[in-house]
Amino acid sequence: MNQIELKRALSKLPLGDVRYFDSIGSTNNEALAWAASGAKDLSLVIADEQTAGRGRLDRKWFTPKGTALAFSLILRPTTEEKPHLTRTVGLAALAVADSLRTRGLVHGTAAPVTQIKWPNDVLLNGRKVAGILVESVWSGEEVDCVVIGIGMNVAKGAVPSAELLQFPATSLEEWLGPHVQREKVLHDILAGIIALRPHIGTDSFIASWEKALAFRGEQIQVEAGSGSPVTGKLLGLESDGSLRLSAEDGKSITVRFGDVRLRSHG
Ligand code: BT5
Repeated sequence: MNQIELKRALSKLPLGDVRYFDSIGSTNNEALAWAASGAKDLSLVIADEQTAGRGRLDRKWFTPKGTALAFSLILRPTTEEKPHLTRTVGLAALAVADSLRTRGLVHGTAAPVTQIKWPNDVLLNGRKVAGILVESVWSGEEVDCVVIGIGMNVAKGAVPSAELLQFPATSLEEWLGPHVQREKVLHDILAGIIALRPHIGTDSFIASWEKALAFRGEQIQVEAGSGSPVTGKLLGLESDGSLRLSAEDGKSITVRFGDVRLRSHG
């Protein structure tokens, strides 16, 4: 990664400290340890390659060298923010989605559709371009720090082969051409998180998050662990960021975690 470009891209943002690695196991692991030992608010860990990148439930996240964005941002929530921390994944997803909507397109192509696949994926034209992993550092009963880990496929070489994937993936390059600068995308995502953060507790925040959701009004299936999947029509979000579905009998269902997919009609 171009260090001069990186410094320039981050110079105007009100970040804490920044740790850059050519290669690391997982930026989230580094950020969690740093947060526990007193990192400042908005400190950032960024790496050009991850050798043990993590998704949810100990799944793997692939970050080949020189092709992707992989970073973790540490937030030290204020007293006002603490009641709304379950919305943090939405904060990150909205910032990622917004950063993509404003990017230039390859001449002559239609603008790709950017959506959030609840809870933590960002899709470009229905395929996963970025994943988010939010983790917390606790101090007794209270959350002391939140780590927002974001991985994004920038170049085509970042996209893992299909047999390693549960859901189809894509890269920015595929839709926006080869000239996307990782440092600029990073800047836009961080700037978006910083700008949205004061609104995290508002109704308009939830409304924007809902508006960006993929599969709204469609029949979906949510798999959450070993039990049978929950099915229903995706209606929207609860105030804590949980997913709201309506079952066939019209009853409302709330889902707190899981993997969403469109229900097959076959
Ligand atoms: C995620 O989990 O999507 C969260 C990914 C978070 C990665 C960032 S990178 C910086 C920070 N440091 C870390 O160690 N992690 C964070 P989940 O929804 O559980 O999806 C994981 C699944 O995505 C895997 O099981 C694969 O099927 C798929 N996958 C892995 N690498 C991918 C990639 N590069 N692009 C698209 N899909 C991928």
